Amino acid sequence: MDMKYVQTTCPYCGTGCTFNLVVKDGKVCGVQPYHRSPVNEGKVCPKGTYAWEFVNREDRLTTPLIKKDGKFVEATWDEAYDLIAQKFKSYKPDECAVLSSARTSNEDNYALMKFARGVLKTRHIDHCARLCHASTVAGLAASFGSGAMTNSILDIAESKCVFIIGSNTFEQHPLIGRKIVQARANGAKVIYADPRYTPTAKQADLYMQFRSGSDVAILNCIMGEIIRNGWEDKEWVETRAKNFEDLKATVLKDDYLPENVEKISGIPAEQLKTAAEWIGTAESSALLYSMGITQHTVGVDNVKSTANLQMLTGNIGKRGGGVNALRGQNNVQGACDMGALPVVFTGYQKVIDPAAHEKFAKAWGFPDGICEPKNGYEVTIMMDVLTDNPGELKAMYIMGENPLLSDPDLTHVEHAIDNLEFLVVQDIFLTETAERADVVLPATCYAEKDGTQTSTERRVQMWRKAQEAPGQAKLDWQIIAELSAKMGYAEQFPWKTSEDVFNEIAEVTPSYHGMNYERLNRPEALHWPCPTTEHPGTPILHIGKCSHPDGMGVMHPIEWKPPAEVPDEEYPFVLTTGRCIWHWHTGTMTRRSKHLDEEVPTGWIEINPEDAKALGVVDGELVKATSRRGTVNVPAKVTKDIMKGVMFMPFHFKECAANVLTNNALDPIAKIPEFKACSVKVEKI
Ligand code: MGD
Ligand code: SF4
Repeated sequence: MDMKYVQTTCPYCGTGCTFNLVVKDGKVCGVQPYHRSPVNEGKVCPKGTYAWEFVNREDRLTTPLIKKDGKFVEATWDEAYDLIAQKFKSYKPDECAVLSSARTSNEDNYALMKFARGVLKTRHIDHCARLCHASTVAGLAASFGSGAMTNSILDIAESKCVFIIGSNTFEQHPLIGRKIVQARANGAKVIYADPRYTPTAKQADLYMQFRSGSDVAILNCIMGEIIRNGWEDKEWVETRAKNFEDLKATVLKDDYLPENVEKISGIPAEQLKTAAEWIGTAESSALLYSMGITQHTVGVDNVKSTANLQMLTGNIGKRGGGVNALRGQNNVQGACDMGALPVVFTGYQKVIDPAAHEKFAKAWGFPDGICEPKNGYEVTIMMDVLTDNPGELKAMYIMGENPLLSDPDLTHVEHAIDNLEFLVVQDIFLTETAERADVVLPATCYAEKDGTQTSTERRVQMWRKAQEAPGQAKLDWQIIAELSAKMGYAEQFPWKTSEDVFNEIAEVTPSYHGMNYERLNRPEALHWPCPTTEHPGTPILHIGKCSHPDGMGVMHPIEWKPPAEVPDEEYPFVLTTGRCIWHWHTGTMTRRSKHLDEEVPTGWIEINPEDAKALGVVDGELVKATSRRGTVNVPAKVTKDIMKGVMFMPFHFKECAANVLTNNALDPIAKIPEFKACSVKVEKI
């Protein structure tokens, strides 16, 4: 028997835990601890524990598939490439759109970004960051000049006060949750604000339950209390921040007095005052948030408000402080860094900046040029264009995304995808989206490739190949490079290994410039920016100055606005949606993992006991949930964990898909949808 252990990085959440894959006779068959990892210290959560179970599933995609007369038939790689090349060549550049993937490596994302902008010459490329942290990128960039988590995961344990708002950290980033436990053991106060009493609430010294969509009011109220009591960091505010007086005038309005915010949010005024005191008087205070802050029509406003609070209290550029935006997908930070966004090349170099455009055109050397220096469509806008303006977008290439379960208002998304003339999906399983494709390409998963991913804390980490790919599946970047060669651009994609791709990334990306596989293979961490090969990386951003050219932080006075849809007589409940600890997003991998699937085999809707009584619904009963966009039948979970008037559904389950109900109303800047608040009614069946 041949056994080996291959150290790699977990393919699920943005924490970036390291573990060993156990490989027996060439096949991955288990996960074992890797104790030297500074972040997870040998621990993994349930998803990490079973992150090997889907790898060798019989239903992995193993060969290219071409749809003929409505049915998939197996094809050779050459047949698939020839068809894709011929089709894409028949469209104008901006008739094509590309969705990249936060599940694949930096190398894969870079290759697809280069393919989109260089081979197809389209400006329409985006990925699922649009659905999770687009508001973070826009909001934190406006506040600090850089749109990423400011501090490191290890730093959270150093904090003297941890304020978590809109993140169920203990279920969604469990190994970051451990750092909160460590901070608390060292005397930190933990404050948790969330519409649901989640496992994170159990770890808090103060839990504040609130109506989804009242975040700005809550944050303004806390800031108002801090200023009224003189707890702001006067030196920071005077020397490092712009617009303090405007912010002060806004947050001191009567609207944001604790008694008034109690009416908006449902949080008792006394709790708001206590939170302000703990945050305002702590030696250091870390703010942690996730999709509860970002997935709103006011997502960017919410993010800017968190930045306002942390600047006001001098917790930016400081150990134990920071705005810690916890990224969802394992490589959503990396996919953004690689320019899989409609407005930037790698490292946030703007597409519309003539110097950046020229730099990439020159570095890549496409003889017929690259895309125009114009911003492209966001994924949510692509879906609107497809339904509202048929014929403008005609073809789409999707790598490692499943919008037919993950995007809001699925009826709308189905309509959009059906309006495409040609769809290619590159995935590891035949997903809901792949089923509708014209061509499906089989990719390798994380266990079958070398490569890098960038975790929520901007730490670049290695994936290492543990087994051979099943059947004819190929590396994502390799598929793109081979297709590009078929389309006449072999010279621009000369890579032989993932390391070759990474070296090109480092060359064109200042924040990755000092990184290479040799450095990344050492167990210590390299956080970007890392501009030179001698640079140790940057675990904490904005020490001494922010990343804006003048070094200042910018405060934004923000007024509270309600969600796009508010409850009324017909749809009297607020529905909020999210994940559970056992499953990941559209369930393509976790629902194919025996242990995880057995633990939670289907979805549910959480209903407060008082609401359930009024509706005549009992725990476990199948109910009909309806929004203005559709209806799903889903088992009721009657629980005090959710406040009266609010309901919760996880979005992993196609048989009771939350996204049939959700609202495609968008934040005007980030174009992120309002997954965290729409109006529904619930009826007995
Ligand atoms: P995933 O299920 O993660 O969802 O949206 P998606 O990214 O569409 O899909 C990833 C796909 O990548 C899967 O099909 C998987 O099989 C494939 N894959 C995995 N590894 C590889 C690989 O190595 N190569 C290739 N080619 N494919 C691979 C997620 C999105 O969902 C996100 S990020 C968020 S935060 C949103 N959250 C959210 C919510 O909170 N509520 C509701 N209602 N909806 C939501 N949708 C959003
Ligand atoms: Fe994987 Fe995240 Fe769990 Fe760590 S906390 S094992 S990265 S899912």
